[in-house]
Amino acid sequence: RPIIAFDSGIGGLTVLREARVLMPERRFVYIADDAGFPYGDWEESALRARIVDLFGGFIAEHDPAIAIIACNTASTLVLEDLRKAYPAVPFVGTVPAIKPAAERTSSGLVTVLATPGTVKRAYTRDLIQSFATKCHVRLVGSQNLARLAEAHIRGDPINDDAIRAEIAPCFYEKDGQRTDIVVLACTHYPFLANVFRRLAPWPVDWLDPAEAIARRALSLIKPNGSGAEPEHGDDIAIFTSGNPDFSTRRLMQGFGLDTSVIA
Ligand code: DGN
Repeated sequence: RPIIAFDSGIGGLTVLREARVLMPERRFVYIADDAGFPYGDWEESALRARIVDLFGGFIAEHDPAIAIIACNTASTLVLEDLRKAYPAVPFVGTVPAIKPAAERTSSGLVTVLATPGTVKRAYTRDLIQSFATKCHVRLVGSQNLARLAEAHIRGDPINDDAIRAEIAPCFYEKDGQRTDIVVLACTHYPFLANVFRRLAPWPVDWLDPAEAIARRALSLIKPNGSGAEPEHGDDIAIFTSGNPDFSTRRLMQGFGLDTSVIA
């Protein structure tokens, strides 16, 4: 049984590449809702219905060992609905890494960089209230970064000024202290992490939760007697709701993956 992962576009591949490292014997099915991209500006009930319908359909068809919602904007909205609709499937969500950031910050000033949808969610506010009681968390909702990440992966040149403007609000100072952690709370953003590092006004820890998500998925895989179930190889099937000749194919090639199974 495959591991199935879902995102609005290429972002979930940042999670998938970690999952492949930890579970090389597994088969993966990746679904990109390119026709619905970007998710950040969607009205919540319409987006919820779309994701339950689209991802739910693939879950029913593929009977996955694990389902990863590799998208913060989706996880903070539909994780509970999907769990209820498919009680037999173990789900792993991707939600802003506020708890680890609160544990690690030394300055007490943290930023969560996400889509406008994720920063609006009650789920995100609840995480802050539960886990960030001793630090300050600034929420920055970026209109453009997910699109800029998609463009970067397609091979478009990086526009330093555009990216500098998007990340500028992440940096703030208070009582002689300054931000020391920026949570990458959109799975698209790790593709730009090196650009962020280069353009940041001062060095911070850009927290990418992809590996932690993959570890969580690994921990939920039920061993089959003598360990992991044998699978027939290192392959990934990709589905898109948009134009099949899209950036994911190039990205897969960029990862050196077998793209012959792309559907
Ligand atoms: N990759 C998605 C996330 O983690 O929130 C959303 C990107 C988008 O659709 N704007």
